[in-house]
Amino acid sequence: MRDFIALALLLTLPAAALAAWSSDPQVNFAIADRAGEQTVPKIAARADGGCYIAWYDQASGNYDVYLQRLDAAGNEAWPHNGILVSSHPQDSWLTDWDLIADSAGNAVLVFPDIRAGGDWDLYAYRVSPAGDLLWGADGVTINNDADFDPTPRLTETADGDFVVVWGKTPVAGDGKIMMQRLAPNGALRFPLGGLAVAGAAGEDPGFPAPVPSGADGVIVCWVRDMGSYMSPRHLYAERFDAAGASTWGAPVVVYNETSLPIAYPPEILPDGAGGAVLLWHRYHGGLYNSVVQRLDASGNELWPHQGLVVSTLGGMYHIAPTFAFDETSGDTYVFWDERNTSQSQWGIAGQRFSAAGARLWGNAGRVFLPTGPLYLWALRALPLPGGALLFWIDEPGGYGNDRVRGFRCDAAGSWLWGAAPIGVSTLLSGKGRLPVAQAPDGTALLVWEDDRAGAIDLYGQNVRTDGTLGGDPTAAAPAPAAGLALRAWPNPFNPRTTIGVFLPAPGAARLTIHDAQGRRLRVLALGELPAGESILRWDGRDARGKALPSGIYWARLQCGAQSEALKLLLAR
Ligand SMILES: [Ca+2]
Ligand SMILES: [Ca+2]
Ligand SMILES: [Ca+2]
Repeated sequence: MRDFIALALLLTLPAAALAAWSSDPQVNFAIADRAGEQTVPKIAARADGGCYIAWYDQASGNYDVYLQRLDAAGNEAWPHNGILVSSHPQDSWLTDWDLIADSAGNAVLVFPDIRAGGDWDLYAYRVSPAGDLLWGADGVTINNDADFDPTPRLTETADGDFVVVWGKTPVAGDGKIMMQRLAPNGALRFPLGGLAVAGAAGEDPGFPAPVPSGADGVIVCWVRDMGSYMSPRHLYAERFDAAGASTWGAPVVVYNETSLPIAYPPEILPDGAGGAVLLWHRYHGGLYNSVVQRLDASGNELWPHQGLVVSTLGGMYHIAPTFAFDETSGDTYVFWDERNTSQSQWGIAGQRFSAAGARLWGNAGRVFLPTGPLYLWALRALPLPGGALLFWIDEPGGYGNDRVRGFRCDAAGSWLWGAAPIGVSTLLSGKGRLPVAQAPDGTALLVWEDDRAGAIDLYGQNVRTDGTLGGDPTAAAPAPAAGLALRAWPNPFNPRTTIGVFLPAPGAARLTIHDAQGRRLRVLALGELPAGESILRWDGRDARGKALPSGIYWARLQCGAQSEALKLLLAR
């Protein structure tokens, strides 16, 4: 009876009231639930605690590209089921693509389609928080040729440009890693079709992934050659400048002891200091193991050549890894599937590497879920200062009866949300993909494919750093009736923080950033602000765009005769 009442209540609520993060892991939030498939979702966090979610939507019969924006409470900025970005013809075979939220708060998407032939060409769109297509109704054409151009990846450089990389399989000749760079207005920095930045005679490189590095560069990792089963699928990395030129002179051979498993894309994270951390798994000596390496901005390997294995324990597979880099400590957290060698039992183990590459959780890592008969996959890690979050899908009800669960651990590897993982989505249904993002306050934002109502829909859930679901982080803001108020999160921060500015009544206000000596470095807001809290963002840079050093800064709010100040600690 209780279930019936809950259902009846849900059905009588106005639709808008449902459109927010749920606090119930049996319910979650239907991001996109029209007829047909909503599939291959991507999620990117915004500075205001909200996010963009993009996906391929088959409701029209074609896999159209749709986008939704949610605020921190999960309220939909646009109509339920999102706004149409592209209805150009799409292949029925879908591969990975990319979405980011840029530093100006827009969404940037890059994907292939078949509007100019079945070979696949690439297009990029930039969408404002209001839903305007800033690069035109048809986006920007990245290339227009007869070659196969799949799985583009995207990043924003520190100077505000966008870099797209992909692996090209040409009609004839060798494959290449390609790069295109776009100005904020969508103008191509390189010739149409991009620059070939890597590839050797007789080889077909693939799976490139970029991270920003320094003022205007990127570090890209890729697999050396994926041409055939016997190809040397080694892991390479290289740094490229704003002109697309190598700054290391030649790729760094990160791993070449054995070939990476077929169709395995290595992962890369920026280390906050111009370098990068790389993660892959390998098959060597009859066992799978996961391996990490850290490169500095000059391309030096900071850890032993061929990388550090996450576990030296024999007789088990340490496979399908995920990782998170804690910029506050320089520690790298890796979690993996601790699988028996007959691949009939699964578990979760983790390792914490110090900045110097020490295995801080012992040579065998730390067991979080003992290896057993419960099938699990799609491990996804996110960092928190002094620890990490982990989420995954498991299958307690057999095939198609899946959950999403998660935990938070501290630097010692202890669970912080109780003695067992929390349920993020506990209604048993077919689930998949599980891309994740992270709000500035550390809240995890998850989206997954879900067949609970028939043909695939997308569901999502927020998980706050205390392990609770739902809620409105802005509702917890101090809301003094009489005066101005300021808050910032995170604080200490590196390199970005979000500043909440509270005004008791609408008024002309000024928010400025000052150094410890009181010198004004930056104006973040100048003009009319509404009553209540306005959300602003500071990127740790002065008015000229120069990254400021670690130290104490002040945010100063002035409105009429009133003023308020808040101490900010930038810890790079
Ligand atoms: Ca074409
Ligand atoms: Ca093409
Ligand atoms: Ca559907």
